[in-house]
Amino acid sequence: MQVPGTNASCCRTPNRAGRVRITLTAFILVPLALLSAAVEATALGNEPQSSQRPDVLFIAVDDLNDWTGHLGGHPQAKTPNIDRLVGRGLVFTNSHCAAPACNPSRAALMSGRRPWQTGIYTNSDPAEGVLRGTTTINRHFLANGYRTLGAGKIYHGYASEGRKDTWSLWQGHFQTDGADKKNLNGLNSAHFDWGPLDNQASDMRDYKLTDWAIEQLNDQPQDQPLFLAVGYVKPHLPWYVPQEYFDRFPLESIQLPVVTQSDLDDIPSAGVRMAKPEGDHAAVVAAGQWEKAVQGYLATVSFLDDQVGRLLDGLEASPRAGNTIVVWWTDHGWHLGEKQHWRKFALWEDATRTSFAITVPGLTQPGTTTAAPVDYTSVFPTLCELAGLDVPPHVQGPSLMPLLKDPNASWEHVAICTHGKGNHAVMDRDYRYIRYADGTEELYDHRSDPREWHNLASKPELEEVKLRLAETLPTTEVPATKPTKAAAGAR
Ligand SMILES: [Ca+2]
Ligand SMILES: [Ca+2]
Repeated sequence: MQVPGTNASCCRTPNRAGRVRITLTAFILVPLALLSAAVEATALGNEPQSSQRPDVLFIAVDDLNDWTGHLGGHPQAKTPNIDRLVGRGLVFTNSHCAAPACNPSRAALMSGRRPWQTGIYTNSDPAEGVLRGTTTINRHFLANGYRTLGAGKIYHGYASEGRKDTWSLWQGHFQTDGADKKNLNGLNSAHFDWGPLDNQASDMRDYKLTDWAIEQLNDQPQDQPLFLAVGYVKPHLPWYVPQEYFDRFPLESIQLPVVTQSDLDDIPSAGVRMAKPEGDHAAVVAAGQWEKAVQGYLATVSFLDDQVGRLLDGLEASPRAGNTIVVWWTDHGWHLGEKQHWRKFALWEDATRTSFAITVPGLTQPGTTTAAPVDYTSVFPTLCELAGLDVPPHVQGPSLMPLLKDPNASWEHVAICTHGKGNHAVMDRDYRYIRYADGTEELYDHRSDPREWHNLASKPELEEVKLRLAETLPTTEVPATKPTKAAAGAR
């Protein structure tokens, strides 16, 4: 049944087949003569020389789920600029983080190693002890002649790398002016808060980050390939953005996510403990804050979208436009009351699905999508292949190159997401299989149940599906990392 007060026309459509809405402007803005010598050489499998290697604009976004125009997760999301950016290349509509939390997701993406290989499972498991001895994406590009620049949130924190020689220049974080608010929503729950600011967009740290990134695209020397990492912090909590963004989403018009009251009834207790219905959800509902929270998230995503538009305009006006690979990724999804759950920290579609797209001049086609199941252990090997670099031996995820060349290419891999030791979700084109550390399970068929309301794990006729997906899970997993003296010293 629909929850009373929930507008049934608010059709959340986490449609893995993709519902990509891209305007014609996206195509008009794409330069036609993008086929640079460097990328052509890479696409043909030749080894480009250092000076010919493509530039990389590597855009990380914190806590953005599928509430975008191109993924259709919420009908009121306004993201014309993000849609324009991803519409320049290939959108992965069935993309998932390797772990549904900032620290482990980013550590896995940047190292190419999964939580069960590193012990970096949660935000509480220090990354630095592992990463200081691991060749990460930025270290690998730095070692291969790239000028590597970074700012904002790439890793969970700068100290996550355990060392400070990993970038040509690390700019760090910018600061927001005039955001010293607290408890605007009355929940008195740290940064789990939302409401308008009385400052300007240009006072926000992500605005300053965008200005910095555009400067680098224009000012960095042209005779050295550039790896430019830009880490946006919004829409991470708190959802404080200037009033104008809240005005774009009038409270009386807000549509809540479509949920079903009994959703947790068929979920094992290990899953219910992740949902924590008595926690955030009970507090939000009791305080009458659900609509305001949705408004705050949509407003914050809209602020981010404006910054992405400025960055894309800056790229397209820069001398690097025709030779720049753009990688766009969000670190995990986000629940806003689905399954009575808030935030990430769970193994359902809302928490693991990400917005992910790659544009490669001369290789990808504008406005294309693929529903092949992919996760972020593929980013590292794909970037190596695109730039003509060797893939470090510890990086074992499948390269996305076949899909970049042909979005309909055969793809036999699954996507895997891990949340804490022993808890995993496996996604193929049709199913999500969840297995918790205690052996309990969930199984969802996305063809008939895109909102994952009906747990099919006990159906005997689907035993073969469960076994096939479970085969991809590890038989041994390393323990979670612990803080070390050396790691602590790197902070
Ligand atoms: Ca995050
Ligand atoms: Ca259910």
